[in-house]
Amino acid sequence: MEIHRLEKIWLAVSLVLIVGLIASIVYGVAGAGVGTVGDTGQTVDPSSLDGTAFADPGGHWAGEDHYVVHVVARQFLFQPGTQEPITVPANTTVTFYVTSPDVVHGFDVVGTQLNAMVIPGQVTKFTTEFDEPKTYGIVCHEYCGAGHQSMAGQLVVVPADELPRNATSANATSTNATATNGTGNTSAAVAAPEVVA
Ligand SMILES: [Cu+2]
Repeated sequence: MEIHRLEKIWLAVSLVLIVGLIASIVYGVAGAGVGTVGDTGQTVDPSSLDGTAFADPGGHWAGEDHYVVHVVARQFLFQPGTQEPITVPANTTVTFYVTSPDVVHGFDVVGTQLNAMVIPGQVTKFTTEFDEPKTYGIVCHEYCGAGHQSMAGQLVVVPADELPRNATSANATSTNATATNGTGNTSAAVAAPEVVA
């Protein structure tokens, strides 16, 4: 069978496009450090967060250079985040644990690569580090109901010495959590959930 020269060229171009698209997807998933919320990590009972670190969400020091924040995303606010900002230290490893007691939400720190899905019953964990004091917006990017468009908050990065170290926390049980998936800077990956309590 005779294939015209132009047809061969188009076949080659199509092949390059297909391979290129697949390569870009593979890079986006593997190279850029994107992960999925797996089902092998920590789970919580979404109908009752009592007795977990999410009963009294917020941030606390978990080590000399490690800060941990628990956030509850619910219809239609972030706790903390909406009524009071989430405050984290600059130049410090910060690990977030986020869960939802109701429906699927998103946790997107605007202007960074922090973008996580929050699933009821699952704990989404991600680790990052902020280079300098700055205020970021947080938005929910998964449609979660009638008030979705107003579901937003603030993340304030302050110099590390402005966050008291001796603050006692009700989340003491989670201070053993270690950051195992830090990727540095704000290019944090969403890692599989991990046991925190
Ligand atoms: Cu939402």
